[in-house]
Amino acid sequence: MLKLWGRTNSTNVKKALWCLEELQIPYTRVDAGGAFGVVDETHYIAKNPNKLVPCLEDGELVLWESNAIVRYLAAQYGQGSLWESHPAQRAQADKWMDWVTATLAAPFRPVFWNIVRTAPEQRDMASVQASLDACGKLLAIPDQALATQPYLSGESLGMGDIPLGCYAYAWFEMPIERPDLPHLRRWYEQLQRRPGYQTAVVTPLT
Ligand SMILES: N[C@@H](CCC(=O)N[C@@H](CS)C(=O)NCC(=O)O)C(=O)O
Repeated sequence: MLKLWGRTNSTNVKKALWCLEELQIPYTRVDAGGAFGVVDETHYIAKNPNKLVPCLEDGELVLWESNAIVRYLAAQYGQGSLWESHPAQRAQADKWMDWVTATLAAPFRPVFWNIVRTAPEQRDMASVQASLDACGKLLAIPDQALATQPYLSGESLGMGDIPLGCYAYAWFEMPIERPDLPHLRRWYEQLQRRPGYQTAVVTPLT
């Protein structure tokens, strides 16, 4: 059976978990990272020398990097659903996956860490405001894309929706001021109606 290493409150772990739930693949999950430790243990470092989560095991395959895990699960188990076989269409999904990691993740981090993981009196609110402004401008890009198509991956949910879907939960549920992004919100509300999203992503922000 597939084994996923990683704590459920990690956005990167949520990506893999949501795929597993969406594809209804039997799996076991082992708490690792953060307060659970494990990532510093020799056996784990042998699997993932970055000492980070998530890490997936599927038979002989040991795989780290959350987007690579999403792509693998979609290709191996999600043909006709999360995986798009047409290269041009799949490239659109790839684009959003890479955009989240390369562009959105860095400005998103100070917001999340200050608002969710830092006591109110210790928060760097100047950094939060600057990051919120940056994130608002960036999220206008998928908002615009979602004005003309139901999902980032196209006509139906695909792997391209997975990373931003995990960030969207924190974005819409943190007690922050958000710019009005109606298409992004409509998409987020659609994700909320998916049982797999509820199980894997809609968990307490900690
Ligand atoms: N690029 C990596 C980043 C992985 C990462 O930064 N994971 C964080 C959790 S989101 C982590 O393992 N932090 C240390 C820990 O939890 O102990 C990926 O996408 O998988």
